[in-house]
Amino acid sequence: MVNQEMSRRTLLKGGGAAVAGLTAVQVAGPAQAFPGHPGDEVIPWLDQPAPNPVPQIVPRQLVWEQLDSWLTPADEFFIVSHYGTPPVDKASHPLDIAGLVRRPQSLTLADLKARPRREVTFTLECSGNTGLPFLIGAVGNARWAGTPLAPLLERAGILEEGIEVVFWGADSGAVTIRDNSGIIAEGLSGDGVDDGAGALDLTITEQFARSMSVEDALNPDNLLCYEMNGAPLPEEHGSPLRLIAPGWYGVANVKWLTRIEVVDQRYAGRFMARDYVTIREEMRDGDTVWTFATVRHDRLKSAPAKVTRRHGRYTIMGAAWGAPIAEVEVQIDGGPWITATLDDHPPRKRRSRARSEFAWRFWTLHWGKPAAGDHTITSRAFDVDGNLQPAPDDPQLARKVTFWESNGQITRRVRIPTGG
Ligand SMILES: Nc1nc2c(c(=O)[nH]1)N[C@H]1C(S)=C(S)[C@@H](COP(=O)(O)O)O[C@H]1N2
Ligand SMILES: [Mo]
Repeated sequence: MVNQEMSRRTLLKGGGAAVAGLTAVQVAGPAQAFPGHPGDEVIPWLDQPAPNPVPQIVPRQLVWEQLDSWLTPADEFFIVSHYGTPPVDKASHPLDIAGLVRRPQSLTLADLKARPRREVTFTLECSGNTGLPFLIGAVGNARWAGTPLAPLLERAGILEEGIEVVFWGADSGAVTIRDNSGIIAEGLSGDGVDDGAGALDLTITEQFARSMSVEDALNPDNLLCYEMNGAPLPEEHGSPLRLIAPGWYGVANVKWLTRIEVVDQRYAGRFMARDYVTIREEMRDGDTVWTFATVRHDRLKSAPAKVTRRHGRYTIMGAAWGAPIAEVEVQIDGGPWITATLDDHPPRKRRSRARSEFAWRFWTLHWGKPAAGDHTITSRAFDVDGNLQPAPDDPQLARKVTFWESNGQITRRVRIPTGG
């Protein structure tokens, strides 16, 4: 089986366009190889995530070994809520569109539901996923429904001076802006400042908010979303209203959305300018400089999901997302890269390209009868433009000191028992 897969790989060699063209051949492979058959036995990974130190912020994650559905059920979908779930009066919760607009708007949920409805299947991933030892399941795929944002911004009329659109959530929490104890110890008080350290500290109650450029906010893909997988948006996922920005990392998809405000300067709140900022050490003319970049668009990624056994034969299954996927390869025990079969979920006849562009692709590799003992399994994805998911020692990843945007290739370990 492996040899067959490898010759297919050899056929696929020859540039991004050829690779993209041949994906159709690949999906014609074994039908329904993933999510698997009843009676498949899952072999748990040897490497398991570290204990979760922040269960209040991340109360739920995807358990890879349990992945059995292309659409993630809402009650299995990971949750990241930095300030917990706020109390929101669902019935009368209005959305304001304010700031530098000609005609400020105030819309109820009923107003929004009366407007044109659109759906998008979008794989949402927290940009911290796989960057922290406890966070390996902060990704899920759902069918989100709502009304497009752009026509409402156009109706409000963004003024010439408006450069950014800020999306405010109803949740808030205490944020320490400045903790001067270190600075005082280093002698700031000797520079003529004689207040105590406490007088220089600053803690505020900050609302969750994220911003986008006016151009990004007007992207026709953005939805004011009130439904998840055909049911009203659950409370923990932002009910009654959240922003769904397909193609953007989780943090941009503001939950419990109450206010959209057009402003005339860069918004530099916690989740734009302190947290969710990727910091890299770069070289400029022989000098070291630090670069700071706010987390924005998804990055190409894949992960082995689970190893299953059926009648003594083993199968490796996984997912790939972050960009339109052309191909996934798997490496076992550091050996050659083998092309996996991309699964066809949902079946092609029910799928338009627009609906699947932002959704993950499942993949399968038949492993046959591996030797008993420990094995490593690594996956890597190629997108339709020929980009490759980076290796963990890729310079872009190696120079990064923050855990956001960790899209390097993932290796899992599994133990095959003696006697199959
Ligand atoms: N208002 C608000 N929106 C938010 C957050 C939050 O804490 N408050 N967390 C963000 C982050 S960091 C992520 S990864 C996603 C997670 O969405 P989910 O909990 O529905 O999976 O929501 C984003 N939207
Ligand atoms: Mo996140």
